[in-house]
Amino acid sequence: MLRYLTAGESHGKGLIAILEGLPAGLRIDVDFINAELRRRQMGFGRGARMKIEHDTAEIFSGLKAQKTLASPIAMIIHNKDFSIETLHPVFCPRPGHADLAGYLKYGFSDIRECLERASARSTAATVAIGAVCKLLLKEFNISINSTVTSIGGATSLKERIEKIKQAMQRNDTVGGTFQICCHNVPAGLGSYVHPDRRLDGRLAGALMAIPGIKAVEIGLGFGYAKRFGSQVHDAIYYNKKKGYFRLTNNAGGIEGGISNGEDIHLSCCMKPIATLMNPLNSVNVSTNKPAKAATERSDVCAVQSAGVVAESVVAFVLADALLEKFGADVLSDIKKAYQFYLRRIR
Ligand code: EPS
Repeated sequence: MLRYLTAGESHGKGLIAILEGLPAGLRIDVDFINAELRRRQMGFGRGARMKIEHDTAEIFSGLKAQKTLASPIAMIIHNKDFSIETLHPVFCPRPGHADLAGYLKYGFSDIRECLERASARSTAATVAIGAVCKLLLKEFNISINSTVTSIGGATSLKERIEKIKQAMQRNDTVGGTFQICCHNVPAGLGSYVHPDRRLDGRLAGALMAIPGIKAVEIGLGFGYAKRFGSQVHDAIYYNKKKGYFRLTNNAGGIEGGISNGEDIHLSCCMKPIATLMNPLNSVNVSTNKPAKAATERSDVCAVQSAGVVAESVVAFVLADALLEKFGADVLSDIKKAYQFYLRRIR
């Protein structure tokens, strides 16, 4: 079983990520992890914090001569903006953020005590984990990419940029949608035998748990509800070169909770960032009197970054499912089991 934990507050000392369950013998390229961290910080509409931080991962444990030892990999990303003890308290919860629900749940007297961990800053640690998982998947020629498909309803690149500019001019924020595509995933990851083993449920759960994500679709998604069965199910073909294959992929590469050998297609909707510089009505929790919501330095649009975070959680789920199927101790053994299986299913 592959598992991970992250720790760290937005303006604390930094973020920590621990990944446990990787096989021995995987070469870890720290430059690749740092390039992924850089990708998460990019995109038109990111806020001033992205100019302060230059996220890089320090690998603290789990490697010798750059190769995994099968022991937990611990990574540290230091925050340049380490200011948690001196930042002002927050009393007016932002609608759409964890502020009010977190304040009520944990009995804090200052909303900052929940917003620090609720901040999407924690996704830097998630991306470090995902980058290591991508390095494992690369050994099996599996790759994952994300593409922004719309911003505030606009789809062309020009209009998407225009939407973000409009949001900036209005002192507003804007969300959007993105797609994830996973190439070369073998048939057979996940299982129909129990709900918690279904690959679709595991992927959708991981994606929904990314801050700001409000909807996830697999393949045709909601489109399935509008057509007849004969119009949506992907007919099956076989030839010696390819093995089993389809000419359409409405299933998004997953049938019965199992990957079917086609590319896995996922799409997500991200809501607009909740911190508004023209704040909505709220209530001051120290007086219960009406007040405008708190304002904080934030982003105008982070959909492109959310795509990078989504690639990371998808990489984790696929790496976990791959190790579950082919063994998890030694990379070379896993590769042999994988090749044997590919020959069998041909
Ligand atoms: C983020 C860091 C945060 C925000 C953003 C994401 O830094 P700061 O609060 O210091 O500006 O820019 O967080 C949110 C949008 C949020 O709602 O929590 C990051 O590293 O991605």
